Amino acid sequence: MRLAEEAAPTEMATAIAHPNVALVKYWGKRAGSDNIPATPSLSIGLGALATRTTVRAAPADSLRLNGQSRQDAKVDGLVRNMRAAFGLPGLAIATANDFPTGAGLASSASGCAALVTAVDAAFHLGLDAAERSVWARRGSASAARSIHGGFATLDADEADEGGAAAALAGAEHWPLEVVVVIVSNDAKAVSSTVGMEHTRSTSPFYDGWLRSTPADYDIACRAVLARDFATLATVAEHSCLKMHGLMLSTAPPLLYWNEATLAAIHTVRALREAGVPVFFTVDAGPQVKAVCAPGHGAAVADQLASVPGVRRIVRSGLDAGARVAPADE
Ligand code: 2P0
Repeated sequence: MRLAEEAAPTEMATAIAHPNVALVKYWGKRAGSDNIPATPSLSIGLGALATRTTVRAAPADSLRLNGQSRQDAKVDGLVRNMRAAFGLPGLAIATANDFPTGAGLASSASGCAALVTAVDAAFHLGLDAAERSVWARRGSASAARSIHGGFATLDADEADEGGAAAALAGAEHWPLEVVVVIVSNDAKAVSSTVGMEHTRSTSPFYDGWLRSTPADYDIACRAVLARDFATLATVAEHSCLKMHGLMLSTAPPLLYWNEATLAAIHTVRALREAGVPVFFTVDAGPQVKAVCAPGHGAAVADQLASVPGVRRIVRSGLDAGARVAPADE
């Protein structure tokens, strides 16, 4: 009897996923859609930052984040929808981020990608990467991209095929280095979901954003495939500053930067002027990510470490996508 109990399959799994940083940004959802972005986006995954999530069958749902009990609307919604589709039991979810949560480092992307990957493995759902990407997108649109490693795209025009992200190229295609410049550990005051809705409903520039982003996306995808750093740098900084311009034009305005954000941006611009292949990008938070051509991460990190207000520097390569991990990894 005891032996039989020990041999019973355990409905439990652990998965790891990484946050991603968009080089062509997503900001705004398609009206009335199932969390499908209004514009296409392109991202790289950050291998040095990780979310690790363990899921097990339990009498009731519970969520622990970094050891603390927690409520999270995105997780609740994702669990509710997956339960309706797959008849899941109660879920005990334990998740941990090795980087600040909710502070513009895409913790919702890595979190939803890890959760879907762990649920798939724990309950033997047999989902392929595209199906996991669709489920992750329903939790948080940027999470669709964190299913894939390296360079990932989420193209709104392909939503009719289910709205999954796609792998544009693996990390080995072009091993860019990223210097993550952490200038605040605070959670942001306005979530991306709320900020996007304010932007759509109040910014006079929103139509221009919708009209102009597909061209940025096409240029950036071609630049990645051709490993054309200069073109990628130009279009990625343009997409980033255009998104922040859009945020500034929203009522009330969304201003995610602090003084150190701006100082780090100026440092990156000065480095590129001096011939260093590096460009900056900033998401819905104050942190700056400096994207470097292979071999240039160390020098760029050295320069950025001395910028006033910088709290921590993390160097990263590109990631390997969301995956199941041994429980003790
Ligand atoms: C991106 N961001 O493309 C953009 C750039 C932030 C700035 O996707 O409402 O957490 O869950 O779909 O995915 C952040 O938004 O928002 C984001 P929801 P999400 O990475």
